[in-house]
Amino acid sequence: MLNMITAGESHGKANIVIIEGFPAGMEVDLSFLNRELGRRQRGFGRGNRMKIEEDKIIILSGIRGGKTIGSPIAIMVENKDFKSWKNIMNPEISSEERSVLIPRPGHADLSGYLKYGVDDIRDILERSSARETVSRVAAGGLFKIFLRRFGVKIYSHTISIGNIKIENRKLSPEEADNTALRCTDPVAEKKMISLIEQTKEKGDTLGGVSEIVAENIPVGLGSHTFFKRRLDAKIGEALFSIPSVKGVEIGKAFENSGSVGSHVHDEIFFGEKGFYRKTNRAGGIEGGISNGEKIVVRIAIKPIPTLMKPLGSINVKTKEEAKAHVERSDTVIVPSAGVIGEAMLSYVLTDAFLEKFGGDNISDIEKNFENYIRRIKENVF
Ligand code: EPS
Repeated sequence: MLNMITAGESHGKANIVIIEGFPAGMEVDLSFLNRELGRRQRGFGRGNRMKIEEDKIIILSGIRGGKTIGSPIAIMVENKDFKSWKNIMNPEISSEERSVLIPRPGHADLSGYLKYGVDDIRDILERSSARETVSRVAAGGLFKIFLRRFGVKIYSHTISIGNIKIENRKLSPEEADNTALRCTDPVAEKKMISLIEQTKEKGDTLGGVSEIVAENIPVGLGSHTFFKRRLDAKIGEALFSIPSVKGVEIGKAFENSGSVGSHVHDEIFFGEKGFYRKTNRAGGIEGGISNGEKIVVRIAIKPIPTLMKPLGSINVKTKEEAKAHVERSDTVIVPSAGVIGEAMLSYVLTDAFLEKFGGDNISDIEKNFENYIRRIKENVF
């Protein structure tokens, strides 16, 4: 089993991730992890914090001479902004001077304040901040390198922002990766940019939809035999854990639900390469098992709950009506959410590979994988 645990506050010293259960002997291009962190930071509509941070990994354990050694891998990313928050976030000296007492609707502020019995909502918002996802994307870089050894490719792109959806996919997702909103339709992207500008002007925020795809997935990851083994259930859990993600769709799930079975299920064909489909409305998973087609997942991201023109709320100490706390934030994070989604999908797929083809050294896993692929071919032909 692959374990991943993160720690760190948004304005604390650093964010860290520990990955446990990862095989030994895998070469790691550390610069790739930094490139992944750079992709997460970009995107039109991010706030000024992203101008402060230059996210870079520091490996603390588990990698020696550019190779994994089988022990837990600890990765740290420092928060440059900590220097401005030293007194407030200092573990030893407590400072009341910037207590947050008016919870923001849509954030963890009020529920967390009540649940944890803290005096300052900052104790909650520091950890509920999406800054934490820097850790997941660093780990995701490692998982992507692992999956690449088996030919798996993972990417994402923006489907919609606010009420503007892509119509003509003119660019490939790879080409779109460097555009302002990671969008394959340049015409729609222009409209999205102007919507973001207008929304920011009004002190409001936006959400949207991002699509995450995994290509070259072998048939047989996950299982129909037990609810916890279903690959779609694991993907759902992982993607729902991303802050602001409120919906996860595999394949054309919502469209399919309004159609009839004969228009939904992907007919089966047989050719030189074996079984195949001409459509992929199922999004690559049937009965909780990968079917060899692309895994296609969409995430619905709610508008950011920190509004510059805040909604009404209540001061938790005085119980008086007040405008919600305003904290520097982003207007939209959909392009970044796609990159975080890639990391979480990579995590689930790496775990599924390790479960199915497990071994303590990468070469053991590769051999198990090759044996399985050979066995499937023998079954087919
Ligand atoms: C966030 C608020 C902003 C974002 C942050 C998430 O941070 P700050 O309050 O420091 O301006 O920039 O995201 C990141 C720091 C990041 O690395 O993604 C929030 O409230 O969730």
